[in-house]
Amino acid sequence: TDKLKEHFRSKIEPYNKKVKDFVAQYGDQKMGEYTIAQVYQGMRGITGLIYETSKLDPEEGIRFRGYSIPEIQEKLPKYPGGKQPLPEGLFYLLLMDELPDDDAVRRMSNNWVRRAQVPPHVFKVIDSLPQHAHPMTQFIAGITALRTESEFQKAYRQGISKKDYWDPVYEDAMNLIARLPRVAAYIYRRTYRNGDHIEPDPRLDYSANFAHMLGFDNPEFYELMRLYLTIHADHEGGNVSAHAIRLVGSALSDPYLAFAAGMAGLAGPLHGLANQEVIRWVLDMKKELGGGLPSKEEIAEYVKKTLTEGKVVPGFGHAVLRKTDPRYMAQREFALEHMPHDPMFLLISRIYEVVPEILEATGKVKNPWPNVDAHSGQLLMYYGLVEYDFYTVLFGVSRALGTMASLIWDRALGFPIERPGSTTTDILMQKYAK
Ligand code: NMX
Ligand code: MLT
Repeated sequence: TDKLKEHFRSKIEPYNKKVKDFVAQYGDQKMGEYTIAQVYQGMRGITGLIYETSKLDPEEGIRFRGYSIPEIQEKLPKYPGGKQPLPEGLFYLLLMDELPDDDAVRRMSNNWVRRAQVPPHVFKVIDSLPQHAHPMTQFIAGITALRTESEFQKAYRQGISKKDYWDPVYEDAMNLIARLPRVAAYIYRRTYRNGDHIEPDPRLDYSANFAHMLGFDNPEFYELMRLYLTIHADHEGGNVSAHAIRLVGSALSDPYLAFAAGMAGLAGPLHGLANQEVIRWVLDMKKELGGGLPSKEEIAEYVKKTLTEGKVVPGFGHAVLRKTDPRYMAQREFALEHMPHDPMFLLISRIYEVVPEILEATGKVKNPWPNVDAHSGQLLMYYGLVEYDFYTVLFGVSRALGTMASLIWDRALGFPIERPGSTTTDILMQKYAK
């Protein structure tokens, strides 16, 4: 038996009761009002979702089940001798709403190892794409191909009762999380290492095994991967990837389809693809300025040129955050500890000193501070993972942890199909522009 699943099962009934009682008693309370402008502005600031695993505060940043990034770095179990939290522990926290001990984390690690086998046809589907296909194209194709293994799809055909949906969704979510690193590493090795693939090592933890399959067996890189996979995991429910996964999952499309939809969103340059765009932009800047560490004035010039050309400065700004992203700070601290003199780190730090003031001066950018993507590429480049088109795949593997924990809860709580209303400008004008 899956002890983790039994533990999760024990949480469902009390939580359902809590939600039902709350809605019965307070369901008619107003949560707020919204304006016509907000509807035109991507529903910014309208709270329209229940998403239990994490909550984003504009000033403080993300809290995973109430814990901030520094708190989870302190409280989650670590690899012996390591300093960074193990993402297995973060997933346990998100799913169970309780901090795991070392034993629980080991159980999660072993559970995923048992589920990690990727069927050969998935590799064939990936191999059928041209080698130059963007890694996110390959990733989405691979995830969709994995869907042949869906327990939910099978159970639905066999007529499963609504109240049991969560069970095969749990199976699919756990299998998907367990298999993603192999799929991602396969894409990396086929695209950038002549298809010289590396077998998984089941003795390693989730992050170290992923790093190993990518071909990076440096204990410091293992630690980076533990940090990376933990901090990218979840960012409340309204970001494009999490929201797409929730939305598609609400039609009872299985977790593979829902996750593939989310990854299609993550592949957009305003969302997860920004991590590759940052490095591309920085390398272009270096090329244009003739190598070496550009001065603050040179950087400022380059930033202004980017804006004049009608482009965004990648890695800066956020739809919700109004301060420097604590995920940026966690990565900066990692760099300060492990590579304070790395030229690329010095450049990223200098960009951080220059950009906010310029964005602020535009008078329209609501958050001039850096987000998670402004830093992640530098750390990867330092250890030799320089193929930046691959970076969003790493983000995607991590994002499975939060969104799959959340999707299991969606079905455990019996959430309905998501279907907000829409209207037209003419209808609004008839009503308001009298
Ligand atoms: N560079 C240039 N212009 C910007 C930037 C930026 N970094 N951020 C916002 N703006 C502009 C924005 O394009 C908009 O212009 P306009 O009125 O001409 O359409 C104006 O400032 C107001 O936008 P905001 O309300 O500040 O931002 P919004 O909530 O619409 O968008 C982002 C948020 C994150 C999409 C936006 O800040 C951006 O495009 N940043 C660069 C891309 C990026 O780093 N994305 C990664 C986000 C994190 N992630 O991993 O998903
Ligand atoms: C995320 O991690 O999803 C990004 O910061 C984007 C967001 O929260 O909107």
